[in-house]
Amino acid sequence: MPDNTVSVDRSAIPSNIQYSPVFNVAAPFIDRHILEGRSNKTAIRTTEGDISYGELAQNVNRCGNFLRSLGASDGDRVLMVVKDCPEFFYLFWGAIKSGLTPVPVNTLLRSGDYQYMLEDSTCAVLVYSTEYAAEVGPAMANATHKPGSVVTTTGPDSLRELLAQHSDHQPSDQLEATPASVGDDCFWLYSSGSTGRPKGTVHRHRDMVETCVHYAVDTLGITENDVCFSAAKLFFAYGLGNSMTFPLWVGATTVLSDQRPSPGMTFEIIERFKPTLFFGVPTLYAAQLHVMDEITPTSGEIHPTPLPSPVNKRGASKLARPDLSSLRACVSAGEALPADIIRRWRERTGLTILDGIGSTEALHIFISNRLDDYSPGSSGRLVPSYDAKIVDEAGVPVAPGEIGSLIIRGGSMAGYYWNSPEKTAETMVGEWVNTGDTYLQDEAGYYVYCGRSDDMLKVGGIWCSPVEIENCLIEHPKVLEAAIVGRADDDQLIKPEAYIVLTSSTESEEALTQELLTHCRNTLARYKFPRWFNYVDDLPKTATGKIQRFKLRQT
Ligand code: 3UK
Repeated sequence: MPDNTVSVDRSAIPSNIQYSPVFNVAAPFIDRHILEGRSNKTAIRTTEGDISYGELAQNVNRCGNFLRSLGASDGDRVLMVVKDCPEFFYLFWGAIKSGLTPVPVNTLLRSGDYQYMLEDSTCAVLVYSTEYAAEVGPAMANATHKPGSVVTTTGPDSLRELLAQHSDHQPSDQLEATPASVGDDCFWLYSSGSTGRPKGTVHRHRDMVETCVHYAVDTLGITENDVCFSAAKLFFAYGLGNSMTFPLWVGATTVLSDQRPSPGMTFEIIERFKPTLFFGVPTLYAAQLHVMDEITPTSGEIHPTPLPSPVNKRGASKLARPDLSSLRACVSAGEALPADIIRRWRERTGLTILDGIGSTEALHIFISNRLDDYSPGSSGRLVPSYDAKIVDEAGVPVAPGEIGSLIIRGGSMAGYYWNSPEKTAETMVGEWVNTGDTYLQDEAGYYVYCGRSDDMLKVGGIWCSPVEIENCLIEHPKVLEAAIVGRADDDQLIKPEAYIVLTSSTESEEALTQELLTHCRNTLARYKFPRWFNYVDDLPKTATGKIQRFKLRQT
């Protein structure tokens, strides 16, 4: 019988985690709470109702049994195009507990992306939320690999319906965890690269535990009394930690919303569910500040009483200013957070935003600011138990204050990329993982982000490959060549900008821009659309014809 335990030795700093030799990570995250008496405590809150830890554990077991009943066997992938809802938890943990491999994927993608993921993962089961049927349907029709079973999360004949049945049709709520070891493959997340298709980043059983102990507990100080709300969705490594593994690790409560994370939606959720921890991305903090500036158009001062707003940009809520008083901390990641946004957020709300850098490969944040130690404009210091080096091209550490490539190591690093030994060898060298970022360490020891070492862009915290956008533009008959670079907007946040060489001259650049945007709509996720279009005679290139994007960048 596996004892399935994890114990954290806090006498040593950084804390050491002891894993039992046979271990399935669903035990400490799900089943432990029943043993510790949290069956009636609320694990998940949504606008449709609350789910207790007891219901969660029961539905995880039913879901694990259900997935197995579909014929999935040890290690088989369960591809999840699933919105933020309780079923995401049941599927993810039900798969892990029954020895399957959940693969949650970005729900903002298009059918071509899903087709690739079906084929690359050769999944046994595909689960999707019906909201994404228009993209998932063609992907299934075109894919050369067909999953054995296809399930929807809600609606007629869905997982939700199956789990709600009170009869013999219900899958059993008894499920023995499939024995595993801490180093065994557990789940994947797809991560985009500058060239080629996204890579299935394979994480092990221990990786979620490491991020919870060292970042959520040691760095953020999360406790059972916290209520977490993440604007970043569960399919991102960032959201997966914020909304699911962190609260589940300490027996706290999470708030889920399946709506797009606009300022209006986030303010309403915060006012209604009163979270204590809020996790956002820089673009959202900037948008929230713009809304607050419109409501109270003064330069920074906090008004003692709420002012009515003439044009309510927040949607349904009638409140003039959001009440964020439940929050004890705000976190930002995904892209660098400009110091000016931290300053303005502080002026408006009195709260500090803690910027931290994480990656899909590391699973969560490995360098972070803390409430008791932060420096605006920096990513902060190492999270306990992680190690970093800033190195030159030869891999030699640079002098303090100099810029180099950031490489990291720690207990939560992915083992490898699925189907991609070359990319694995390029990125993961021994225990060290190359982040693809350039950094410097300032005099006080804070890590300061200095840009990517490739051409990849982070837009709203989400990867954008310039090559993918360029390839889309080039398909248009009027486009001869295209280059995409990142350009900072008024909030100092990066968005895609297009430089385009046309096949023949155009009469109206404005009309052409509209035509190109319509063209982008066919294949590209919306956040990847260029925000500026420049029509030029030629593009700067190397002798071998490679576009020199850095020459086009204005920043
Ligand atoms: C960039 C940042 C500056 C950086 C992530 C928190 O973003 C996450 O994972 P991804 O794989 O991207 C990783 C890359 O994004 N980046 C992230 N955070 C910052 N750059 N300042 C930051 N604070 O280029 C990094 O290599 O999408 C974030 C937790 C888990 C995550 N997976």
